[in-house]
Amino acid sequence: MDEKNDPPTAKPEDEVSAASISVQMVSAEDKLAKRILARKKHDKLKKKDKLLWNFQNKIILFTLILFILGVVTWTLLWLFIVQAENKDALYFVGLFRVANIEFLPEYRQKESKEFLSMAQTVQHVMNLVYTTSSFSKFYKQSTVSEVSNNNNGGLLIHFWIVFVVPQAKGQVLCEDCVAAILKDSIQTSIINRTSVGSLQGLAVDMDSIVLSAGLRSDYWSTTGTGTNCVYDLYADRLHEHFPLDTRATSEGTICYFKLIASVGHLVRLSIVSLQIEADNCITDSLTIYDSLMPIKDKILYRACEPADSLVSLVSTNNLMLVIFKAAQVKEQKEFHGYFEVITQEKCGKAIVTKEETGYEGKITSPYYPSYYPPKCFCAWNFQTPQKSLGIALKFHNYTISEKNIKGCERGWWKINERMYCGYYVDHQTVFHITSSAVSVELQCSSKVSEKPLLVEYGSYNISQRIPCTSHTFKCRNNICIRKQYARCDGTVDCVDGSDENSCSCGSSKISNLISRIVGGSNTEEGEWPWQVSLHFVGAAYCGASVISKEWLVSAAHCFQGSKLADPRAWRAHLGMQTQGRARFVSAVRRIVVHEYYNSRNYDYDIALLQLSTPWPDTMSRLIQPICLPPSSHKARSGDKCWITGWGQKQEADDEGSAVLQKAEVEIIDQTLCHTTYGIITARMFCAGLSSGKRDGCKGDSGGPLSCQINGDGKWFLTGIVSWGYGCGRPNFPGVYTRVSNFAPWIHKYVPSVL
Ligand code: 4AZ
Repeated sequence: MDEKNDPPTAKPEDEVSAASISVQMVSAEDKLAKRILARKKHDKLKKKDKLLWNFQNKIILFTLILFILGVVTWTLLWLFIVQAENKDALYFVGLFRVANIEFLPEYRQKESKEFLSMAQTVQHVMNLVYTTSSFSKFYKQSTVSEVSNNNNGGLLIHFWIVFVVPQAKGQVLCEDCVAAILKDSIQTSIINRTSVGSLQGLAVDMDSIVLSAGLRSDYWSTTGTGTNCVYDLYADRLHEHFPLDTRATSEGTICYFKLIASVGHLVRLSIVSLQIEADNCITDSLTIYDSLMPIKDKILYRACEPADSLVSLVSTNNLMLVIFKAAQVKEQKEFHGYFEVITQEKCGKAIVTKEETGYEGKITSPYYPSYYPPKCFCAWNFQTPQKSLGIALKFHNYTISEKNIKGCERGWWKINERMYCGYYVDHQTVFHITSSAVSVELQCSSKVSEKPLLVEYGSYNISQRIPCTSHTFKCRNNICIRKQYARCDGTVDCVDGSDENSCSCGSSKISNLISRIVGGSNTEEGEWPWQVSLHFVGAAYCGASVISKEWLVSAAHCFQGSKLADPRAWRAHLGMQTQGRARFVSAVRRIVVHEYYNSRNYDYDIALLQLSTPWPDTMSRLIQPICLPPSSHKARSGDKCWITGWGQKQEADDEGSAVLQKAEVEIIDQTLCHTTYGIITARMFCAGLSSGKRDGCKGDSGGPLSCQINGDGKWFLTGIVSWGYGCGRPNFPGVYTRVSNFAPWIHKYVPSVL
């Protein structure tokens, strides 16, 4: 039977449907299972894919990292190699005198065959010297920039030497080393003992050689290609004023004035006015050299701030260089002055004083009232008419004291075979010599020009030994003088200077030290007259102490960073008890941070600040200097001292105190201090209380730790608030700069503080 044609057998619907359903059900389940299986498979695959994808990703990421690492390493390596191979041109500028060649006027013309031939000869000699030296592989060339006449005869040759050195090796070419090569190449004769020797046939004066590192910009400007503001000015008419005027252009200016006087004469430059920005000579300056090229060792004078009063300077030879530098101009920057040709002066004379006692005449430094040049020698011989009369010298703004082992930086004085050093101070001092025949010699010893000196002289009666009474003053050498109140009156009356020794410092008019403090307590007005508040761009930032009419001592770390190091940003508030009520406020002219200050461990944490305006005498009730402890002073553990400041009263506070606070602290044993902090150097000491409580805090830095060390009531600046762990924490005392270590350093900048 053909199944297809058979009529469908009637089947109960249920059955049929059931059968069909069941069939259908089977197939749906199957499908579902299949689908689930497929999904599972798919999921598995997906997972696998994902895994694979993750794996691929990781590989890609890994490769990428490897690539980046490679690039970084390569760049660093490249930088390192390039850096190592990077070369710097180093410029040295100098001069020497050739004794055996006559000057020709043609040498003034740089294009003349005479100049070119002379320059070539010298350059050839210099090439020989340096190509056969240990620096031969760095030596590039020498250029003669000036051939001039001079007062010592022969020719004065100014030259530049250029070396090309890999950056890493830049330091090997020190100024002294480059100069030594030149000096060592000169053959001098031991027999005739002159300073002139032979340098490859040139008769070079050994004593005339000066050499220093120079600037690339100066090299290009003075060898003919840099700036067009270069003037060669010759003058021979005595005392005629030749004007020098220049005004900075908007892009900034650098001008060179080479001044040459006729042989046998000197150049005197007078600065009439100078308008520049006062920024410590960083961008603007007026520099005067005792040479025709900018040789550092030949700087006579440098002005870093505007000036309106007349300053004049004298050269030691017939030449001078004036460089005016001014950066981009916002306000007007200019220099006005003039130069003259002057004759050389003989300094000193024989003086016979009159019968009557009293001041009768003046002696001065050479070329007075000009600044006097670094090379000078004066000899005055005084004779009084009677054996009973001695010589009195009244130094204006200057003093002399017996020479120490270090030598003198501001002039040597020899008075009847005894040596003294001179110092500039802000008052006059009197020196008596108990002899009727007195020889006084001055020898200049500074490298730069010095302020003019004026000394009045006269005779005084030595024979009249005054008996010591209640109306006399007894000097340390037991000689009594007629002045009852001679002590610290600003005039040296005792021959040994003992009436003016360690004067006018460390005296507080008010003494109110019965303290009820826990931590600190308010001070009285005038109680700490040396305390200064230093404001940085208008806000109290650090403390400082007055040590003279124009100098303050503070902490170096207060001036760390270019903004804080800029003196223009600071104001010193003196004679102040409550913030905002200072009796005297001054701008800061100069900040001298100790050259060894270490910002990592606060070693050598000391700085000096010079005020733009000295505080006036009329303020002396509320402003007084504190005494500096001598080098020999040892702060002993257990000594009680006081700290003062407007800093925070608590570590957690966020602002300082309005009223000056004081707290008594105790100096802590150095070993204990070391055990606490570990990194305590010889320039530091600890002070506080073991309970904490009394301590300096943020804002007190730079301020004084004042101690009475002698039992004579005088206060000494034993410490400077420097650092510490937090403020007032038990067992973590404050750390202070040990000021006695810095007496010579301070004295170098502030000679009036003895
Ligand atoms: C500061 O920041 C400071 N406890 C000064 C002193 C001390 C801590 C901090 C000593 O100026």
